[in-house]
Amino acid sequence: TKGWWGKLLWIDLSRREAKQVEIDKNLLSSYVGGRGLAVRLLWDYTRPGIDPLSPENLLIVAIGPITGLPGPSTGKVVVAAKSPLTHGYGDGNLGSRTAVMLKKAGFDAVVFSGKSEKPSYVYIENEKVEINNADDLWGLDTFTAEKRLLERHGKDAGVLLIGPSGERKVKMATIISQMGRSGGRPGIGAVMGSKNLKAIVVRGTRDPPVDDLKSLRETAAKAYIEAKNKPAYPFWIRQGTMATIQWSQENSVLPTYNFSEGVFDESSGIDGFTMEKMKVSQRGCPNCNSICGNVVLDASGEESELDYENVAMLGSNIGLGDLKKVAQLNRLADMWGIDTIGLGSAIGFAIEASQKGFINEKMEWGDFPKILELAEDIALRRTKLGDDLAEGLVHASSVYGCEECAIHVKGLSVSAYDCHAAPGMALSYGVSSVGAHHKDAWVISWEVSHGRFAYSPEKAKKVLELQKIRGGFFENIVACRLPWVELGLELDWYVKLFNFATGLRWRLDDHMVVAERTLTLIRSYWVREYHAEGRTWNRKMDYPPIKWFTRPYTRGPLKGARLDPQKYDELLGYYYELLGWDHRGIPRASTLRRLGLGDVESTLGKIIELT
Ligand code: PTT
Ligand code: SF4
Repeated sequence: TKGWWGKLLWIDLSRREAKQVEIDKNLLSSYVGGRGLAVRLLWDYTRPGIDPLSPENLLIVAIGPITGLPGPSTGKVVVAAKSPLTHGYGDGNLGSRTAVMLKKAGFDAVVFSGKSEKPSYVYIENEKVEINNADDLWGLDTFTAEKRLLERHGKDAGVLLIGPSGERKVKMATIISQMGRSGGRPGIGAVMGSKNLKAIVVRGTRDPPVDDLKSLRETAAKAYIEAKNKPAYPFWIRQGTMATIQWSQENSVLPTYNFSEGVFDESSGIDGFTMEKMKVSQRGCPNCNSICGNVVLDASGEESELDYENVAMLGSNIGLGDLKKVAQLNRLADMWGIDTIGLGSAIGFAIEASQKGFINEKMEWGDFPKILELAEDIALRRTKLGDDLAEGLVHASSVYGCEECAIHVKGLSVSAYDCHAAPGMALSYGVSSVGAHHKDAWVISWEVSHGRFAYSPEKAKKVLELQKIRGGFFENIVACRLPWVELGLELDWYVKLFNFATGLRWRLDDHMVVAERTLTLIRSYWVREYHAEGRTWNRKMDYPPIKWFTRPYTRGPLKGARLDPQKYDELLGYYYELLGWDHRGIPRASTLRRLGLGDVESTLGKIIELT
């Protein structure tokens, strides 16, 4: 089969051994790549109930059949592991030259098992693998360490690395690349740190196996032009994801004061137009002609690359209305290698808990010096409070109380859309594959103009449809979804690129089946891990944060809005029915069989009664 190499590189860090492993062709076409491949490997090769920070966990770096080939935004890579934050399936997706280089090196994925005795970094050049000493890199921030590695291995090498937060196993530590791209919100950087692995550097020089290179190139060239000609293109290039700040404010979903309100009085101080006036340059991921990384100078005069989620969570959510200050926090988060969403949520928790008397220390919304200090305390585990927050919101609320202040689903903090008045988006967070994340079903833009307050079967259907396209199709082929989401570049371009790469003649529907299989296997993995750890899976796991039910908005055009628990539960039921999952949110035996997951059925059936 073309498109895939059919090979993964397995690196056992305990034994300091690397071997090439053939991947079964059926497995590749059943899961395609990226997320699908990662969850299948975790299911097959990890013991149920492992400690995510133990050497038994696997760190998986996976690409897909079109990754690294010509085509709009194919420079992305998936990083996955059992999450130390949620104890379920965890992954992230980031732009990096690593994606392109891994393709050229000859692998569909790299799997790291075990733990290096000493701080190390791995250098991969085609089939050659070195496990190198990283004493001189350990302790460095991600910007300095990446620079040093590029000097050593050439500036076009692909680098994935962790910062001081990953080294300290902060549970929301991410993996960073290219000084400002980040992936792995559920603590994938902590897993890398637990393996004493500072960085992965990849170089490749081989020609990837492609079925019809000429047609692939021609189609890619046309798709690039098509993207550029879309009416939304010029404004996208101007503001990128930052335009969402004004959109969220207009639609009352901008997270404000730890997800208590959906509008922020100072939103114009942090929005896309303010960013435009400050912009000094633009960056992007490899193979992209719609580059959206907006670089500004922060409060200390350093460059910082902004995105919507970062600015909302480190801005309105903690009461900061000055973009330069927000940009400083954002840059530091990238240098420490910590998730900006998790960090903004932890700070929001602390301020609200302080104001409600659960934490003795006094903290105010928007108090920049105090916030800066707390951010560093969390990222570096410097104080007791910082250390507790570094363990995640579930832990923090078990220590300090104020469960209502902990805005998360399954332990993963909610990304930047408030859902007091958005039941469909609340469902999307509730059932996302990794805990609260908009990457699966960003239904909110559809929802605000399609019966916003309804809890209808149609809404559940839309959530699932988007989940399959975004959390399935794009995560499996491993390409950036933004040209489709933001410019309206048709999905068919990606289907064509996939077919020319692989020689298969798939339609979008075929990819949707793979997506459903992936989602169902991910759910099965969560259930397996929960039960192996002595917890019982139930539908409450798929509930959004309690605050959206109990504390209505107190200001703005939607004052008084809140979610209805009973109706939410009905909406959740519609969603389960569509997927063939039972009332607990567990896949039915017949569903597993229908999706070709018979082996999963027998494993799961031994742990729990399937319906
Ligand atoms: C993603 C999440 C997001 S989603 C953002 S901004 W966004 C935050 N970015 C962070 C950051 O930056 N630094 C940091 N220290 N922490 C951060 N945490 C947050 O992480 C990103 C773009 C964006 S910008 C989005 S939506 C799209 N995400 C994609 C995706 O998930 N899949 C896919 N196939 N294509 C995507 N394209 C877009 O990529 P996580 P990036 Mg990210 C700095 O990883 O864990 O999934 O969380 O990748 O290269 O930085 O590009 O408004
Ligand atoms: Fe990267 Fe933005 Fe291009 Fe997507 S659209 S590949 S996030 S630069």
